[in-house]
Amino acid sequence: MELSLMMRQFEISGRLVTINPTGSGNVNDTFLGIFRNTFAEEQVILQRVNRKVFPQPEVIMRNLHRLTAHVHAKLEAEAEAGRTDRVWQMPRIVKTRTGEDYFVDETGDIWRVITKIASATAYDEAQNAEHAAECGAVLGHFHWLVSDLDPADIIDPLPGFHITPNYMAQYDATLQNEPLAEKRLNASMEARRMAKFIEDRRGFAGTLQDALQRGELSLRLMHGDPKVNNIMIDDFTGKGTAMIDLDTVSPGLIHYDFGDALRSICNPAGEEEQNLSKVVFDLDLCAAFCKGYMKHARAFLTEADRHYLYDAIRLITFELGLRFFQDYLAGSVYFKIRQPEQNLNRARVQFRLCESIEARERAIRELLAAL
Ligand code: GN1
Ligand code: MG
Repeated sequence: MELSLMMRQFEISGRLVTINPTGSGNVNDTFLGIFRNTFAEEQVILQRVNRKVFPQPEVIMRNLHRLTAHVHAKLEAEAEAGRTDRVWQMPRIVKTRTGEDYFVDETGDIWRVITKIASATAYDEAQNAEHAAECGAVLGHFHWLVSDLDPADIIDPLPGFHITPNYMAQYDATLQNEPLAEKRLNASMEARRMAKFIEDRRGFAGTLQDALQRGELSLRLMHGDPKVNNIMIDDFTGKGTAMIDLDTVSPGLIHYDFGDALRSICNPAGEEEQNLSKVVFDLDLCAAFCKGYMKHARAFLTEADRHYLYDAIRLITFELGLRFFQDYLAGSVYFKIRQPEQNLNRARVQFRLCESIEARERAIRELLAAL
């Protein structure tokens, strides 16, 4: 179905002016639609949900419903009480003309529309220390906003999504069962080196899950994907204004969020860099992010939580590299690609970043201890 026709399935007033691809997501297809009437303009986000990744779209839409209702109410109370120094935004689901949260097209694909966050930008790389600090404040505030939403109200959309040992098992299975995986692995020195990199960290992969099992850490609601371009910055004030891409919100360890935000913010080269010498973990950006995060997180982080913050940064970076590498070996069936070697290069970048984190372990631990 044509995109403009698809837009017409949703309850939006005005005339469609344009519709164009937007964002740089690796999973869903995202478009920005602009509607106008005589006096006003409305901008909305249309998305085709990736059915391979999210086989139960009704689950993510029900979660989104509960989450946005909870957060909208809390934000309004916060604004009324004058307890906030910024205007926070949270997308709203736009219903179909028949009152549903999403539309199923003739091929069975799922489409949904949400409101666009006004006058704000999601950058693919950290711009400077102020930007990093705002990202920290947004994630901390987000964790606070969802801290009193009952985790049982949210159904895990992707069970095991951030359980690193599961990805190790998936990697092993790919090597064993996918006939071309071995060939892809042996096609280059680079890929073989990456396999060795993974082997050397096999024992480390269970660090956070083991701590959870021992009762040192506990499950809370996490965002699941708080990378730099899922945090929106107000174009006028420069302050963080929203957390987007809410499909992976689920009960989990907030450590994965903390680590994921840092691995993306502290690597100003971004996830697609070809020149590995540019990929480094920037300590100044790390310090700035942590300061912003702690403004909110000081209230809910326990001693044990703090103990695992360094491991979280290292682990999530390793995990994402492993996921990209496993997908490359499997024939790039999960992450969208524009070139055949793209997932291999994405893995190289994350592994290089992981090495950079390991090389700075002492400095990072000192920085975290001083918070
Ligand atoms: C995917 O679709 P996108 O770009 O928001 C992935 C995340 C990764 C990220 C890396 C559901 O997110 O886990 O960290 O790519 N999301 C899913 O860029 O797998
Ligand atoms: Mg995402």
